[in-house]
Amino acid sequence: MEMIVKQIEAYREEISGLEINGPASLEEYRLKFLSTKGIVKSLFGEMRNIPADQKKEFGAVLNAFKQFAEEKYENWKQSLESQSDQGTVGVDYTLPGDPLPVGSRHPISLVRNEILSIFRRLGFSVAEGPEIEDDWHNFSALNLPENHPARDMQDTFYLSQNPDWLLRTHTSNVQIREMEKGKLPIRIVNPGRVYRNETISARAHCFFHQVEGLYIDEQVSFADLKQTLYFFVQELFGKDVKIRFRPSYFPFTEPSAEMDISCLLCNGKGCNVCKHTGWVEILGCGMVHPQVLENCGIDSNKYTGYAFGMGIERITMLKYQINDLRLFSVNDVRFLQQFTASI
Ligand code: 2U9
Repeated sequence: MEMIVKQIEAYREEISGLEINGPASLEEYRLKFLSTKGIVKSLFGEMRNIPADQKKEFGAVLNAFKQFAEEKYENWKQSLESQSDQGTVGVDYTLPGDPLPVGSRHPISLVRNEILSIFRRLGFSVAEGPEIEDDWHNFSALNLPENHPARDMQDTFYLSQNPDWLLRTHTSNVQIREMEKGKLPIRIVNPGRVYRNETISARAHCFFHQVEGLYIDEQVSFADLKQTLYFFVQELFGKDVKIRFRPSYFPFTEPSAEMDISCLLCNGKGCNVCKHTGWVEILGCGMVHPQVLENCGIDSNKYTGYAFGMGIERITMLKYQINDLRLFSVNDVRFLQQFTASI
């Protein structure tokens, strides 16, 4: 028995000298001393070799050692747990969080959405169509004659795979496609990107965005057109805005007109933006040419319609006083971040 008791003393010293510095070394200790195949258990197995008169004394030594080894284990465990707690105790929850930068809508999207929402309130629905179009839907159906300058390679991007395909030069292809469906009346607005072969500058680009509109029914008149567009600009620019129409020419409308609004910056008095005229052009419009109606299978004796078209970039530049068209497509965050507050 003396030998085993000495061995137990040696284990006590070993345990006292142990450095438990993490969960791995604690687990190593548990396996060595306290597990079912560990030292404490095997020492209890020695009981059967101890003479009967010494069993009681050995049992007491053994129990004391077991208690010592278990207490050591519990103490180390607790101290490790409290150390890992301290990792979070050091966090100051009152500090402001890391900023999550919020993106912003592109100004063209903001103005497009605003325009669409005004026309939706007037009962128009939104229709969209392809940006790669054939000659019929972009030109011929719209009464644009074969020798029209817009058809020139200088003005239009054609696709090399097929001479009949091009990048649409306006969103009017969408109206043609709606008219061809033969369901009347039609009251639609068409937003979208259009392409023109222009040299890029502060005032021109090879692509830009339009919203066009079309209303076809029996007895639609120029008066309807005027009233609708007047309501539209009042909603977009405020009740004080004035409008005027100037006669114009488009192959797809007859009569045709350009609509100006009173200059927002100088209130009509004259400034650089309105080139001292007091007026700014914002859209083109007119009554749909009877030939265009017939091209799409609509009886021009029964139905009439008006159409209008506007460049979103132009309206955005007026609204936000932006002086360079290129800012819309260079993705400069210093420009785009200025629209964060808008929805
Ligand atoms: C159909 C019939 C007629 C759409 C129209 C304009 C006048 C117009 C320009 C404004 C600035 C294009 O972006 S811009 O350069 N548009 O002046 N657009 S009438 O007329 C149509 C459309 C479809 C079937």
